Amino acid sequence: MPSSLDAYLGSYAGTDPQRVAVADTLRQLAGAAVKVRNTIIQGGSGENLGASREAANAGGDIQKELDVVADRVFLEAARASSIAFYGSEEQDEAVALKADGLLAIAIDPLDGSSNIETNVSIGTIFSILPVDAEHRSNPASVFLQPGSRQLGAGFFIYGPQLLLVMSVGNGTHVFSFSPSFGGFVELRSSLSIAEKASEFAINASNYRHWDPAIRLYIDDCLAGAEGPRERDFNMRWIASMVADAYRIFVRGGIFLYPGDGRKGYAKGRLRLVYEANPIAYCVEQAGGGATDGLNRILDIVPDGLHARTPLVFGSKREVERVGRYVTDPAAIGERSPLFGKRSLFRA
Ligand code: AFP
Repeated sequence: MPSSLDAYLGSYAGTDPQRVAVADTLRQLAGAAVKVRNTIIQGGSGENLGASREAANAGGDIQKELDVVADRVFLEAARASSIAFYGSEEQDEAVALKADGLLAIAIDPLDGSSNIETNVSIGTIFSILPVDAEHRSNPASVFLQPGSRQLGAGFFIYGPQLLLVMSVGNGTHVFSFSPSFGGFVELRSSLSIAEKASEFAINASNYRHWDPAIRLYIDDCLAGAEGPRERDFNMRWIASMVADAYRIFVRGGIFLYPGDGRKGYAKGRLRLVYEANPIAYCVEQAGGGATDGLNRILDIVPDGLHARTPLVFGSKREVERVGRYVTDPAAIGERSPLFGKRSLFRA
């Protein structure tokens, strides 16, 4: 019988108080995810889960019913854990919980809201951070920690299966919810992201807004075997990052949400603290790379709970290649004279 999440967490935690708190938090989050899954499966108790509400969240995104339902469920889970502060995409300010809580949690309770009404996989992304005396005296500082300080992170996928992709620093593992077992059982242990990729994920409708380096990188992928990459690439864009991410864990690839020229998108769409950091943590634990196009995501010091960041993650060699395009596109050695005529700036 594969290991259950509970057994895995027990062996990780031992008697260390901070690890016990992390393990208990993950158990509570897993229970909350099952509640969200059941709400999705039952189509909500009457309300249209994909319906837009009048309100917008902190980032100005219109909230869907399920965004609010999920936020309520995960906040309840945080209250049952050793959580001192709860920072959510759906709440302007962090919520102070247990005064003596050992941890803080940053969360996107429902990622992929635009896919709720189309029955496409959606998810929850979470980051677990330490809380020390300095944070208690200055609560605003708790979510300004760089992602390298995370104690654990992961994401749930509400898809054909309810999956948990997580890491507590000992590799990245996948657990699947088994209704017959009544809990999560290990599906894949110690994921390893293939170094080489031939599949990219990007919202190509924004092509005209991208910086030249990103356009050149995608152009070269699209040029395929006849181009400087000398191999064909495939493209996927699910618009639920958790689903694109899981595909990359399973078969390699690269995900890009760059900053672009649209108003408000100079730093892209994704949030550093509760989207990019947890994904980057799990990706690095699986041997992949995660940057803002150039800089390591986990080194970036957030300037606020809802800070945005450009995000490129996946197969390490591909992520590093994007960094070379950003620093010096002309230096891409494979560019043959045939492509010398290419203009970075389309006529
Ligand atoms: P929503 O939760 O607002 O649907 O945004 C999902 C997301 O944050 C991420 O999961 C997707 O990869 C990305 O946005 C999709 O963005 P575009 O709609 O601009 O393609």
